[in-house]
Amino acid sequence: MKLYTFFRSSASYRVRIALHLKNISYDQAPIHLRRGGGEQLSAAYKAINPQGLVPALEDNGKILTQSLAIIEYLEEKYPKPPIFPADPADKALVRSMAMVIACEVHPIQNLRVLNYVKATYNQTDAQVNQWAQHWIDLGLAALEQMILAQPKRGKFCFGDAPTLADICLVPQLGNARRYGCDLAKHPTIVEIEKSCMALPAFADAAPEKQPDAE
Ligand SMILES: N[C@@H](CCC(=O)N[C@@H](CS)C(=O)NCC(=O)O)C(=O)O
Repeated sequence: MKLYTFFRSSASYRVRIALHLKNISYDQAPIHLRRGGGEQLSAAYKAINPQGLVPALEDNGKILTQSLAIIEYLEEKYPKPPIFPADPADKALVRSMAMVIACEVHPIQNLRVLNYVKATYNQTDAQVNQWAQHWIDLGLAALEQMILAQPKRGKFCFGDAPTLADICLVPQLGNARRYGCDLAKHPTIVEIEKSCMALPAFADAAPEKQPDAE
């Protein structure tokens, strides 16, 4: 298995966590998102992922893209340990928590979006950081409420085992800090992050532990 990844990419980090949780060995093909204008935009990489985004996973000659699709593929192929609760309603709740991050927050603070906002609307770094902070804060505040409102509250977003929700949350917190969000506003989420980072699967998948880390 080969993962096209960038150490600081939160979507790549999600897939790395899932691979580590499931004890799947894999090779890394680093794609630098800034060097030379962004290796993700090269013709060679776009032949792998026409979207020009990381991650992509190559398995048995097949290429998969979109971190959530990749993680669901891993879940189906390697069901143990599961990253979803068994009950369908609980599973839907976990997916909805993950999607707060993956569908609502992350896409509008992504590198290409911030670059576009900055260049097209003539914004400063401080202004685009403020944009990122706004959307991250809004999503984290909603997620904190969702976590507190559900009856199966435990050490993680849902219950006492990590799920897809935690896999999406932890990498997003790296972005939140990079853009200067005040995480003290989300104390439950910060506690959950500590529980996650105590697990080798999360710690070993962290950006600073990757071979391409700067
Ligand atoms: N929805 C996609 C998002 C992928 C994505 O946005 N990746 C970022 C890094 S976290 C990227 O490659 N950005 C490159 C760019 O913005 O040019 C997924 O979950 O895989």
